[in-house]
Amino acid sequence: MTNHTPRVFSGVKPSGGLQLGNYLGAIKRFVDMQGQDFEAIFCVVDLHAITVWQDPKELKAATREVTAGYLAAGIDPAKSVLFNQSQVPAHAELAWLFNCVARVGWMNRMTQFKDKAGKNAEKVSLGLYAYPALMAADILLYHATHVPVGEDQKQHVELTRDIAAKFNHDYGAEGFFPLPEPIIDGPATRVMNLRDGSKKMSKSGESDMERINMTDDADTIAKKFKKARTDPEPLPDTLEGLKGRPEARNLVDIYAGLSETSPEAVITEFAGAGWGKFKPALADLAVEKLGPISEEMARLMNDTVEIDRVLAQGAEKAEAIAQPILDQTYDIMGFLRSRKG
Ligand code: AQP
Repeated sequence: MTNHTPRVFSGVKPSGGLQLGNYLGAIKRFVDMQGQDFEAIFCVVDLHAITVWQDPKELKAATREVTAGYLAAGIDPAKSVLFNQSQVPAHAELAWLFNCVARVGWMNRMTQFKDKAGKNAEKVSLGLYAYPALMAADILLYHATHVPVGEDQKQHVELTRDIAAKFNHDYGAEGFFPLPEPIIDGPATRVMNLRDGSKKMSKSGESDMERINMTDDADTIAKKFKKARTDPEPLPDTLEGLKGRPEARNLVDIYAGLSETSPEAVITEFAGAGWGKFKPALADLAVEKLGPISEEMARLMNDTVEIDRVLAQGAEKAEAIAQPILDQTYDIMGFLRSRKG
């Protein structure tokens, strides 16, 4: 069994501007992990974005905006590898190899596909269905051992483990691919839609009022929290009191995520408070924490040359790790590679 050095990989797709869930559930946690005892690789997964239609002009802008979000939140390209997926062709190559390892039955169990395809499953792209095999390739191309994600991506990381295990077994390459661990921690691993507490907050949700965008100004943030759906009850004095109150629980979790405390601590602080008190406090906190990030994003977005340079440099670093692993994979599978070396 090969011992894999700890390496973190995660990504965000540029299917629109960043929303608060992407920040609290993913990017903020990446920043917290940065600089610890492992290599960290963060990706703007643009190949994933086109699983649903993307206007070519907007894709480029969204790729830069997600990159600006990473940088503004604190990802440092000197400490972490930061790049966009399509600039490292090895992702698409390994994804094809994994399409031939993953089983149709496994894909059929993916709940995100069912949610996204809905009743329209015959008309969605084949890419949307195959997406988890590309995600497995993204992770395993770097022999990543840890994958920080929001709750919604847990099943895909588990599928990645299944693909790694099947590959290793079928090709007699025990330990070649690590079985990566999903890391899902903190109070806001599933930020919910502000208008419907049963759905997660998404970049591409129908109404702008259901999400906080990372580029929203202070007035917009205050308005969205004010109009967020809640129930008439005040906040309870224990977390159990939030059972069956998904919208209330969501706002408490968001407060905890932004203030880096626990939902229990938030309940202790606001026990008995009505929404007229809690919502403005939440809006103030969000403006305080997100304001500097959105200002920095706006500044970075004015210098697209610099963003593009960071991504190009990151892609070189990523490829230097990925290509030897892809070459080994081809060798293990028996491909004739006479151009090599
Ligand atoms: N609501 C959320 N709460 C917590 N974490 C979330 N993430 C996404 N939404 C939430 C986490 O953000 C990372 C990047 O996700 P992604 O952009 O690659 O894909 P997604 O999960 O499909 O995000 P969206 O915003 O919902 O995009 P669309 O609307 O285009 O599908 C992941 O770690 C994810 O868990």
